[in-house]
Amino acid sequence: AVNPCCYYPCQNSGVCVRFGTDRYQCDCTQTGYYGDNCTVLRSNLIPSPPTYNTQYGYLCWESYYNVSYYTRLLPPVPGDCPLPMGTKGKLTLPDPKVLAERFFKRKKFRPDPRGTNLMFAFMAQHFTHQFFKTKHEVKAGFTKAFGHGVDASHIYGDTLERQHQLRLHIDGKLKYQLLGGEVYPPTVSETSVYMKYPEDLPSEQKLAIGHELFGLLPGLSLYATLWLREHNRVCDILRAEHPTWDDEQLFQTSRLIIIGEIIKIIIEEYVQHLSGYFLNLKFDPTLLFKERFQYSNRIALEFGQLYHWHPLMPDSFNIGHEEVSYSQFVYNTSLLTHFGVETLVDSFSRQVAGQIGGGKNCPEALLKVAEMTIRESRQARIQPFNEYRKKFNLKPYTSFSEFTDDSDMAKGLEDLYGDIDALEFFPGVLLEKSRPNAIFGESMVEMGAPFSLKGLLGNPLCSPGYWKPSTFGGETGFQIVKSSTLQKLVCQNSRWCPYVHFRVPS
Ligand code: MNH
Repeated sequence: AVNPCCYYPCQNSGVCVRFGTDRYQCDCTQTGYYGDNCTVLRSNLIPSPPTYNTQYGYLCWESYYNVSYYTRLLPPVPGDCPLPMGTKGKLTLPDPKVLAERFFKRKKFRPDPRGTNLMFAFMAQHFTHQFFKTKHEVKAGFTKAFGHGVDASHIYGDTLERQHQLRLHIDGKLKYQLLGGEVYPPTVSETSVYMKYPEDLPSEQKLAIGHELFGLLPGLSLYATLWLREHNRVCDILRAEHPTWDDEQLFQTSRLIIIGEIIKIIIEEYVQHLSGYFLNLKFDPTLLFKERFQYSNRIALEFGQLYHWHPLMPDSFNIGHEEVSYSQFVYNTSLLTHFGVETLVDSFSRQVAGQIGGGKNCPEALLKVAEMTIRESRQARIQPFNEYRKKFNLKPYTSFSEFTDDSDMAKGLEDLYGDIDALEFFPGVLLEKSRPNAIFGESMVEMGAPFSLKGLLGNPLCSPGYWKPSTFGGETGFQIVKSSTLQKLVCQNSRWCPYVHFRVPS
């Protein structure tokens, strides 16, 4: 018989393996595709248009149309089930505090085996907070980020009013201040936007940023500063080519370029880093033009849950040659303005982040967040982890010892949950054993990637009607998007070029 692999059945870099004489299997691992011949795009696992939400476990107009809800992949556990997770497990779920203490809390810092650094960690947080913005004032399942994707609302504000407060209204630029000749975000008093800061912080240290919480961490204010400088740099370039354009057109076109740059950097460097460099990811929207694909996105509650990557955070921060504790780090915008962009980038790029998966690696300072995430998931009645395994074409786990190699954890979880089919979604994705030498486990990859790809490539910028030079003010702007890199983002907006990467130097 002819070796079936001679017909090259496996598409998109899938690997063909011959079985017996006339059978084959395609290994689609890490290709972004799945199915017999690796032809089905990963993001096809995400329903589009969106379906359920926390209020509606059935299709209805309200659920489709009301964008103040997160959508969800699986409907809530029905309210009238005999047990909290359906029909399996115990009468009461484990105390979130106990789960956090026993299985999430870091004992000893465990670095990511792939050398992921803090530059990556803060990019993760900065990037995702434009679309994860849970409205905590109301019950679970609502968002304040109505853009549902990469809209750069964390740079420009999530309302039109906030955007105008942050804009200079000259040449399309954003407001800024000069400190020692360097551009930084303006102060709160120069913009009158709301920012969350401690009352007693001196007013000149209250920086005004698109996202109202980004004064919390110097890593977030750093990225805010970089994107602010990049926006204004792009405005100058556009103005030189279009001297007739008004402030509005320069602003709007620069914003599209910034969104395009974000998507480019996230796919080719950030997702590329996460993928472990097995394949070469390319941001080329034209490759999708021939596929059946919806250019729209709705952020799912489950995506927000699985992105709680707090184990990335170290025990303390090395900046310059100083060790900075959490209490010295939070709300300390003077670290950024004192050390400057270059030193912060250099320091964050050289400090290794924690391994996300496998449990027992969440810094004590952030344990409360893990606890709150579990509480939120129960309010939202998220279905069991194994149901999501099935939804994503993964084999459900049959025991806790298959789920984790940590026998203390396997036994502890068994005692508390009683049944692997009652294990909750969030502990599932975070505590699952990591893949060998990887940052997290199979489920995080197989569930996170489709959400992520859908959010990135479902952006209107990637659609045939938008993906063309004129959208970006001409070939110059189009080229800025197509050639943007993390290194350029930093080095075209700083005095000297530091070590800048998503991985510590080898
Ligand atoms: Mn983090 C939510 C603190 C780093 C991803 N984070 C929260 C919340 C707090 C918080 C507080 C709100 C919890 C709640 O009310 O439910 N987070 C921190 C602190 C640090 C931090 C103090 C660093 C120090 N967080 C990170 C990093 C990531 C991350 C790094 C990486 C992706 N955090 C999240 C996500 C949420 C969140 C995702 C959920 C956001 C939302 O739904 O609004």
